[in-house]
Amino acid sequence: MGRLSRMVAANSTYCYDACMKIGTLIYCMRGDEVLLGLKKRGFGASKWNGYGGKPQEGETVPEAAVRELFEEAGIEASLEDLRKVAKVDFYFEDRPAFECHAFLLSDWKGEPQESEEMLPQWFKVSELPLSEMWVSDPLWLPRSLMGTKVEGRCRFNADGSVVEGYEELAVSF
Ligand code: 8OG
Repeated sequence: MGRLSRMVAANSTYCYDACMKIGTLIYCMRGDEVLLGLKKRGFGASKWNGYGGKPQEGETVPEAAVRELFEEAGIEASLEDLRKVAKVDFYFEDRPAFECHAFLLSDWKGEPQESEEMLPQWFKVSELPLSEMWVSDPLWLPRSLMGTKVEGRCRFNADGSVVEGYEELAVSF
């Protein structure tokens, strides 16, 4: 049994790799600023995050990332402009885990708009609103926003408010 399986199996309410969902995140970069969206509803509501969601049937991860960005921020991106910087697996109690793929984007068409899901705002990368973001983000996101590739696994408590464990992995992409 691998290290993660032991970590997950130690508490049977955690979800195994088999029931993982794929998640996407795009971080639009403008000079020393990043576009975040305040999630207005659903899982992760009231947190600032990158733009993303889940692939639909037949969609690749980058295709889903670009579609979600258009749906949630109203801006258009080309697949070839996505730069993958992170793959982080998020494990939760009582809900499927997310295998999350994060991309940087420096070129797009349009101005970010508020949508039913997200309220856009630019932040300096050096002044991220970390206390209003996912609690694991300080462990990997600042490095990724500087262009460093990061891969890791993170385990949260039931409501996602506490990181119960974080493991840095060798980058495989
Ligand atoms: O599809 P929905 O928006 O409900 O999914 C929630 C999104 O939140 C999904 O894309 C994955 C993402 N997410 C987590 N945990 C974390 C986290 O720790 N940090 C960030 N930045 N995003 C996360 O589920």
